[in-house]
Formats: sequence, C-alpha cells, structure tokens
Amino acid sequence: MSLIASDQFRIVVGLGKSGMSLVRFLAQQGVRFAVADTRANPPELATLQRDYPEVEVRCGELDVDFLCRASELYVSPGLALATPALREAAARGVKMSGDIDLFTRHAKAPIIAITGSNAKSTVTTLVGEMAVAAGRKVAVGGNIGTPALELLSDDVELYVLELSSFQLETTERLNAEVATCLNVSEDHMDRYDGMAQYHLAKHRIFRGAKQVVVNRDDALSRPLIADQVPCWTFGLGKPDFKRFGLIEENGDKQLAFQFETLMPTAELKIRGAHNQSNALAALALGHAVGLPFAAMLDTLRRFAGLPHRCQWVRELRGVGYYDDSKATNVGAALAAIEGLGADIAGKLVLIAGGDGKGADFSALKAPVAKFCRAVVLLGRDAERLAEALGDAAPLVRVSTLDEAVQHAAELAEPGDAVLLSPACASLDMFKNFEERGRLFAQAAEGLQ
Ligand code: LK4
Repeated sequence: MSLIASDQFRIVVGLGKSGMSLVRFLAQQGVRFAVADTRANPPELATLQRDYPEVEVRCGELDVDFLCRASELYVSPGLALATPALREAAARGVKMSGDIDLFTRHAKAPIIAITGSNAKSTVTTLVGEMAVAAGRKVAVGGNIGTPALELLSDDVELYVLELSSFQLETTERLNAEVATCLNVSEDHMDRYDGMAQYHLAKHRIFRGAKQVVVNRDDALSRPLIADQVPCWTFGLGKPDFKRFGLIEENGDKQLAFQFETLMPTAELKIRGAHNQSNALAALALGHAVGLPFAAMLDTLRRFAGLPHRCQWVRELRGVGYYDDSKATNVGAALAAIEGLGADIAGKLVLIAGGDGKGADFSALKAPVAKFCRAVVLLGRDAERLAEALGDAAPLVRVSTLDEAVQHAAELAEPGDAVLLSPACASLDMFKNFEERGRLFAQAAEGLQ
C-alpha cells in the first residue's frame, strides 16, 4: 500500500539538500511532482537536471497559481511559511508539509527526536554512537548529516533525528518513541514573531510522543502533555526517581541515575557544565529506548566533541586557536566564552559577527568584559554587536575572516586563546558554518 496518493500532484519548494532527498523519494514512490525555488540557481539544480531531466522546475519568484496546482507542498526549512505566496496557497487549501512529515508516515522503526536551541547535534551524535555501541542498527540524521528521507530502510531498528524548529513547523505529528526539546534560548528572531512563536514551533516535537525527556534546568523544555506519558528528566542537580543528574562525593562530581552513580565527570573528554548536561540528556534518551548503561558510558568516555564546536585547531607562541563556528546564536557563544574563558590561564580574543537574525546581543556584554582581551568583529551585524558590547572590551572591525585571524593573532598574548564563536549565522559571508570554520582553521594554520 502506498502512503501517498499517486493520483495527486505535489510540489517540492526549495531545492537544497532536503529538497533533493524529497525528489528522490517521490520519484521512487511514483508520485507526480514538480520543483520550485525562489532562487535563480538553487544548490541542487544541476543534480536534478542530470538525474531527473523530466521533472518540471520553476526558479525565481514563486507563482501562486502554479503552487495551487498541488494538493500538498513540501516546503524547505530555509523558506518561511510566512512567505506571501505560501500563505496564499495555504489559504486556498493547499496543504503545507515537509520532509520530516513524509518520513514519519513511512518510518517503521522507533524514532528518538531531538530539538533545542543548542546542543542538539552533540546529543544526537552521542545517542547515535551509544546505539551503535549497544549493537543496534541505527540511522542518524535530519538537521545534521543525512536528510531524514535518505535514512529510511527496512533494516533500521532505531532512528535518531536532530530537528530544527523550521522542520517541526511543517511536521503535523511526529509520533516519536521519545522526544526532547533540550533547551530554548533566543534564535531565529528574523523568522518568528517572538520567543513564544519559536517555543511553540519547537514543542511540536512532542506531538504523539510515547515518552519525553525534560531538562530540569530549563523550564522552557517542559512539554504540555498528559501526565500518563512517561517522563525522564536530566539536570545538573541531584537526581531522584526517573531522574538523571550529578552526585557530588568528596568534591568529586559523578554522572548519576536515580540513587546510583554512573561515572565521574572527569572521565568526559567534552568539558564544561553544559557538556555534563548534554551527557545526561543522551543517557536519558538512550535509557528510554533500553540501551544498556555499559555501552552508553563507554561512548561517553570516548566522545571528543563535534567539529566546529569549540574545537582546538592549533597552538602558536602560547596562544590556542579554537573553532566554535557552530555558535550561530547568542546562547551558544555564551557557553563557549564562559566555558573556555574559565578554563585558560590568559584571556580570550573573540572573533564574532555575521547574520545576527534579529538577536538581542546584550547578554554577551558581561562575559565579554570578564573574559575577553579584545573582540574582532565582522559580517553584516558587526555594528549591532559593537553597540551591544559598548566598552566591555577593545573592539576591532575587519571585513574578512583572514583579516580577523591576523588581528586576533597580533592582539593575543601567551596563555590567551583566539576563539571564533560568532553568535551569528554565517550565511551573509559563507556557504554555511562548516565553511566558515574550515576557513578559520586554514587561516590559523597559515599564521607564522
Ligand atoms: N525556495 C527556496 C529557498 C530559498 C532560499 C530555500 C532556501 C533558501 C536559503 O537557503 C537557506 C539554506 C539553509 C536558508 C537557511 C538555511 C538554514 C535558513 C536557515 C537555516 S537554519 O536556521 O536551519 N541554520 C542556520 C542557523 O541556525 O542560523 C545555519 C547558519 C550557518 O550555517 O551559519
């Protein structure tokens, strides 16, 4: 039985990585569809024209009448549902959907679903590696790595998905085995009418969930759900029944579940309180699907962190260079500044700026004053950052990342660290945060 009516016509809106996964999936299902993208030359256009020359593609401004020929649109997470042409199509009765919606309709194995403003990639990767260590046939992807539809296979026993608020907006009901919203702090204010709307989008992850995982240290992570849905919690405080937390014994901190200690936090390679929280979140999610503690703890001992997540790049003349390009919002940059700042002998020379997405940068001022020798600013919102930082530290404006690294190297003293933690998206200057991180590392490695 097909789960998509094949007599109806669909349109994939947005031809990036997930758009291309939709094309492959729909073609394989024998569904009639076309593709639209607001850009003149979307990233996967050449691939589409090579592999699916018969599929109609319309690039440039969206045509409402064209969109209304479809019963359902699969909208890219990169395109706001508030785009006038999409609003008009929805008002005329066209259903708005996305790749995750299609995925859940076809997935036959349980799903662990993870969202949050920060730490979702780290926790998703950890849970995936825990499942591998436990011998489960697991597929990991969604908002990181492989698009969800490309994970679908009858061999998979467990799916672990990282989901963004944009992917959740086009998902009616996820029906995850276990769902979590790790934390909520300000992000994407260019796409939402405020924190309430952003929070609401993230909490769609709980629709139809059989179990939930809640962060005791972030009230915004708590879902409004029925009492009978099993709930596991994690937090940095002392645990209790069904809770993961930290137990302190003679000044020694241990990861713990209920009334038992599991392992000393000193054995984690990933540093800082936020990473202890991430480890506890991964344990809670893994435990909810029955992964054994031995395999999960083994994974926690080995995991050295993700690329571009406060990643050490090199040392030169007593100065460490760290790539935290993945800090695309204020909350992430705060964690890096406070975490690394407290960990080094000297001070930080921070490189920040890019597309701020309408953020309020004021929370950066105090930690910058405390930990930074200087801040090097670049990108579209450099001036907005400069205003928010005021006299917290000396500010230097540059126009390229190479220049930023050069200036930072000149400002840093032995014992200091140069930290790229932009608090902004990269899309004003780079393909994505990965490219920004790679270019930072290249520039740092080129210093003599
Ligand atoms: N049709 C269509 C259409 C038009 C334009 C689709 C997509 C675009 C623009 O391309 C985008 C690609 C990826 C826009 C994005 C995007 C990813 C907008 C937002 C995101 S995101 O929010 O999921 N991730 C960014 C963030 O967290 O800020 C990542 C930024 C970065 O890598 O620096």
